[in-house]
Amino acid sequence: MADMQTTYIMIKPDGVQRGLVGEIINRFERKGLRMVGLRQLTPSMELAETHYAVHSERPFYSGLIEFITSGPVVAMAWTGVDAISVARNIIGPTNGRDAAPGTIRGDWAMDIGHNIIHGSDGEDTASFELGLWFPDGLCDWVLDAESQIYE
Ligand code: DAT
Ligand code: MG
Repeated sequence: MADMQTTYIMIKPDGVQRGLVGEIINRFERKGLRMVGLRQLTPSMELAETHYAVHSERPFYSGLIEFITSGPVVAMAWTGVDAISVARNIIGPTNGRDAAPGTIRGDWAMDIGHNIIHGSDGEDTASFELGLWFPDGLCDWVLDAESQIYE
């Protein structure tokens, strides 16, 4: 299918602690995206620092690393047409107070750091992040409903 993408999505420690794993997975699933990776882990410092290396010079970086390594995250890969931007729209903007109701951050977040979830912001970032968090690869399978989801 044209423009098929896979994006890296991660429920952060606040989302896991608040019991949102099931509801968040449901939002991607019901949209018509296909889950091709799922993993729960407490990230090592090295993994967190590699993932957020692009922000290493920012003042919030050390707090961000401390937060993301503070407990388990749920790492996911989701596939669909334009999956990267579709997922970013489901997630909402970075600051939860600015995010519209109906988005994940709009419904559950009140701050900029504790914003429940991460989603890749482009194709290069997605392939970098998927390789980092899913070194053993993804689960390729056929979602029969895609024949109805897509025209
Ligand atoms: P996003 O997660 O929406 O892609 P980002 O890539 O700009 O946002 O930043 C990565 C994460 O870093 C973000 O989810 C929360 C944290 N962060 C960003 N800007 C911040 C700030 N000004 N203060 C504190 N944390 C911040
Ligand atoms: Mg980002």
